[in-house]
Amino acid sequence: MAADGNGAAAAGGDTRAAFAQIYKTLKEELLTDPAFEFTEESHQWIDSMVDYNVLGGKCNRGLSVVDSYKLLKGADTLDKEELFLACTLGWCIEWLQAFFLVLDDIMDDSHTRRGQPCWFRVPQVGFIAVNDGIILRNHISRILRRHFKGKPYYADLLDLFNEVEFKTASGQLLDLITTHEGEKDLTKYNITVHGRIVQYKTAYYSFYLPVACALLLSGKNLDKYGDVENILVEMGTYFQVQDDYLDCYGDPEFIGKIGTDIEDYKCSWLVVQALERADESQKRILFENYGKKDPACVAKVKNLYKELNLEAVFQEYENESYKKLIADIKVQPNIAVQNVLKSFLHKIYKRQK
Ligand code: GPP
Ligand code: MG
Ligand code: MG
Ligand code: MG
Repeated sequence: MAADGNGAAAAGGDTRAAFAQIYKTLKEELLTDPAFEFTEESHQWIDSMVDYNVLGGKCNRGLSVVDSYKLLKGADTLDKEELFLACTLGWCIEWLQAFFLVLDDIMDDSHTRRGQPCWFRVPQVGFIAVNDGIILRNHISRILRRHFKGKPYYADLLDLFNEVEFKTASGQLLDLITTHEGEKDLTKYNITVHGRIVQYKTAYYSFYLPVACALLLSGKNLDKYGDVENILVEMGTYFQVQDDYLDCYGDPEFIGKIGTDIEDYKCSWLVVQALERADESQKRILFENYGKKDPACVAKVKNLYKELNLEAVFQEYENESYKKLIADIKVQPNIAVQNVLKSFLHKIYKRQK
């Protein structure tokens, strides 16, 4: 996510330091888990696999649990136990993200992630990455069991993670099978199809989940926060549009990944906008060059995007999304909830990575 630290209650240095420290504790607990009789090699594998895949991101999802919890409590500081639990849930989301990314990079045939080769591209890893993804997912259940079993909201927490994982996997399925449809007929891509994919594959786990975790920690019933969920899903949609934009226009050095959406035939927000604006001859260029690995074809698609001025179309979308989200947030009856939502929005508005 974007420029860290410009949100109303963005994580200060203290929170970041505590968050980093708690990672060490959680990893150590997983490595000494009595359920596993690790050999030295497997112990070493898990240790470095977790470091490689869970660390290195911006941690905005994880830190947002802590920020949101503070805002909901109306407190600047949390006691030791509260801070530990909030950070632990934050790390569970970072673990979930690691699980998704390890598998997404295989499915998208990506090359780099967070400035290093995708895990499956590391020579001694390959398809072991699939099993590592499963292990990362199972780590979440083990962390939750160790630290939350016995809490009144434990069942709700497990249910939340299960539901969000299911929604994300369903979104990923839509993303992948829509790509096959697009290969047959690119005109099937439109903003409705795009919206459905991104809501499911990104918005729930990236936006709703951190806030829902903070609500459960605060003893709230998630059933009463349907409109908050809707706003967060809308924000997540805006976030994935930014991701689609950065796939083409972001600096790979800065965003830590090389875009593959054009090569992969993805139903990206950019191609949807291009299809809406292209005349017949421009459409022909798209049909002939979209979804091809050849760099010359990719360059032709990027040229067309330039011709259609998609950068300006995106700036306009970004400004309008922001205004609409702020308006929706302002009618929320609860000020603490308004602050949570505003804080999240300011973390991603005009992000460059
Ligand atoms: C982002 O799509 C969506 C995910 C990372 C969810 C993956 C879900 C699984 C069940 C594996 P993306 O491919 O545009 O992300 P990126 O640009 O970071 O590769
Ligand atoms: Mg993907
Ligand atoms: Mg991807
Ligand atoms: Mg992407």
